[in-house]
Amino acid sequence: MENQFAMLNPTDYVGVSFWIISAAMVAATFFFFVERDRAVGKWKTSLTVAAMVTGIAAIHYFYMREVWAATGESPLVFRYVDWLLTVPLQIVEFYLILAAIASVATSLFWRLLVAAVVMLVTGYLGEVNPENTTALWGYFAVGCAAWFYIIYEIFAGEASKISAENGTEASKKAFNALRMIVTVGWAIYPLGYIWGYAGSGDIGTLNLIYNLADFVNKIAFGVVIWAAATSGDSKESHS
Ligand SMILES: *C/C=C(C)/C=C/C=C(C)/C=C/C1=C(C)CCCC1(C)C
Repeated sequence: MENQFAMLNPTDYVGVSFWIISAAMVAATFFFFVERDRAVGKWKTSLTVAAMVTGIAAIHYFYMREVWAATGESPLVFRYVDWLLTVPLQIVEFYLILAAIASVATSLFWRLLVAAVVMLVTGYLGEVNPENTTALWGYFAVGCAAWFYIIYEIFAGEASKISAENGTEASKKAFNALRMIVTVGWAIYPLGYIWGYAGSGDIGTLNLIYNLADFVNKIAFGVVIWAAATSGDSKESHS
């Protein structure tokens, strides 16, 4: 028999969460794009990038919901393709925040980008064949090391010095938000991974956690950028 709930099963909370996040991503994209008019100078680009992140995610969420509803399996490929596109854009976003206040070495951008790609590729390699527990946790450890390196860069490395020495009120606010996102917001993903694969967890909860994490890290982060971009302070500092 054909699956009558191929679109969405009303009792499938994981599927409903995919649906809700899809709608939220579309709304956020529209919002950031329109609000761009209220921002000044380089902050306009930050809002454009925020809209690109949620726009790309929206498309992937439509497909992820469909894969989940039709098969009950993790939409692993769509998930990781989405991350591979949007996480580098977020690294661009971090870089823009810093570049708006000082001249920043492009090597910093490349270091952050390489670390982010390592983090995602190892995560995929671990999740693609979870029966191989050596690979599952081995790759996870490498992914976490790459993530810790990014945290190190923004708390103790060049990026943090640039913000502390040259930042305006608005840019410091945005940079601090960035730190919170990369430590607290991003931590939700490896916690989801542990939950999903270490014994008690299940694939549905794993997806629910990843969906929540995407909401925080793509939409809430964009809103913080928007707040900095449209604050009075940012107008003075980039005129
Ligand atoms: C919009 C999507 C975002 C911001 C995705 C972020 C993903 C992560 C921070 C993933 C982290 C992981 C590790 C730190 C270890 C390996 C497993 C991952 C890929 C879940």
